[in-house]
Amino acid sequence: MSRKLIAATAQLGPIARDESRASVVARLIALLEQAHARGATLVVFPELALTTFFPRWYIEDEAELDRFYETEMPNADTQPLFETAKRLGVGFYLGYAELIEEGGEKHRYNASIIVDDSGEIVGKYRKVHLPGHFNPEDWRPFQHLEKRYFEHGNLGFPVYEAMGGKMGMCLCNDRRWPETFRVLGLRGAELVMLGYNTPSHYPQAPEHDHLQDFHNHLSMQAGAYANGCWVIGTAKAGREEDCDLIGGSCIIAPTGEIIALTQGVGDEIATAEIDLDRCKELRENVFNFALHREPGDYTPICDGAEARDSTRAKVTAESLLTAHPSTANA
Ligand code: CDV
Repeated sequence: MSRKLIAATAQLGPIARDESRASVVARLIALLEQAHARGATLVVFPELALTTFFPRWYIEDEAELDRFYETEMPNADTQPLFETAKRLGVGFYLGYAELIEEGGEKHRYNASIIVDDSGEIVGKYRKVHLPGHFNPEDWRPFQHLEKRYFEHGNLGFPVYEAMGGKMGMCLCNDRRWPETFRVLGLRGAELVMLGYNTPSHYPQAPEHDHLQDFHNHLSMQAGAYANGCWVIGTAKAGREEDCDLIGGSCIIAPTGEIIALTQGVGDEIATAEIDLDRCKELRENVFNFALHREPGDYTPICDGAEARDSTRAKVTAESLLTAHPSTANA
């Protein structure tokens, strides 16, 4: 049986701070319909695809902050997207801010879901690698308060059977960590879907600004190749509330080659045929994990939680005292 499907990366241009969910969902539906017209049965949307990238602001008013989160999925605003996808028989990946209440406490996650072609949510992921900082830092041209607004994802890196294959997810900064792809690869992921919001200005090391697109593709192409899996990476791009975000949304083959790429920084799709069986070209040869991996020599990869916790406590304490670049974390 053929395991080929046509997939789309569905890049979004900027979302304004006051843009309504209804307006954003209409844009998502338009992209989904375009993808369907090109034969796609799977569409990958960006990280935080329903709102502007709100961690760029320090928001003190809790009610104002809560406005950017979804308390259920689907909900009244996103239902039309689910219905259109189901009617057209198109599955999708969607990133959004999740707010849940458990035991009287609020929990916030940077989350993504896989919805299959029958409109059912078949998988959820909560971002593991949260970049940025916890306290507002005045020296920055814009904040990156993911560490304040989200908890560390508590689902690990699950792999789901969906759309005829083994599907993994991650979100933005996760793609820079080889461990993300390797854990998904070890669990057999054949396609890893991810969304990102990546500013073209990196305040901690502005000398890297011209490398943002390169590092984006470098990390995703390496993740695809070293794990013999397909990768679809989708940007929220363009000038969003005075912050330039890179584009470069793409579909990457298990060989590490980019086979479809968006051209601009607005709403746009790029499509390609994906043959999930091509993962075998790598997994049964150079990256045959059972035959060639040497996990006994990789123990430091799983050590270090204690050192990490004390470093984080120190950095957080220092950033309360001073707002200087030397105390800033990623
Ligand atoms: N949304 C992100 O995770 N953005 C980070 C930025 C802060 C570097 C990224 O890795 O692209």
